[in-house]
Amino acid sequence: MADTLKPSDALIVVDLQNDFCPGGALPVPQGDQVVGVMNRWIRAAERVGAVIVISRDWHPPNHCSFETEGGPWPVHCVQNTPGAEYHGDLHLPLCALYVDKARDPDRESYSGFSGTGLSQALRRSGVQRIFIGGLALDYCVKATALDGLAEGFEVHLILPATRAVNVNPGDGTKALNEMRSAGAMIQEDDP
Ligand code: VGL
Ligand code: ZN
Repeated sequence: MADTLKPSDALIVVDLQNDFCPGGALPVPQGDQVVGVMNRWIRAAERVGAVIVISRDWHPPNHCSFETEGGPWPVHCVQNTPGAEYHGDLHLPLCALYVDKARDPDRESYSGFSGTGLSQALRRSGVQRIFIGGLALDYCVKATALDGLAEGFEVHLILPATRAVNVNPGDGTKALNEMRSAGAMIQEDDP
């Protein structure tokens, strides 16, 4: 059954950017298919007055995670390039809290909580539960969910609103199990 959003909830939309969608620099298979689902959740959050957080991977051109710098990933989500833009169909409310992450060239950070002040902002707003969707399930979504739990929030993963990059087959399933064992709830349906 759908878990209805409340005003004290936050919806976190993780990295729905062109480079993570098919045709992008670091494509997540079917990554574009979550945009419609996520938009419905964003509208639902707007209707009840829940906090909406929209994050983006926002790397300098010399970020340490790039293969060009000895890192594991192709160059992606470079600040102010088309690949770093949000997917064109993503609904971007004026009232959302926009979080740019992994801006330090020397530090990888997958979690939206890392170095962004997000947990303080959510606590100030009285948030207790967070609902997470976006890309990629096995990296930034997982890291954001685990940090959310560590920060004391009740964490719900919106399963139809996320996809895994699956560098190794099964990574998505592994990520789900990790999140579940850490205390996250996996929500299978739309609001
Ligand atoms: C991500 C790999 C590298 C993500 C970001 O958003 O999941 N994955 N940078
Ligand atoms: Zn990145």
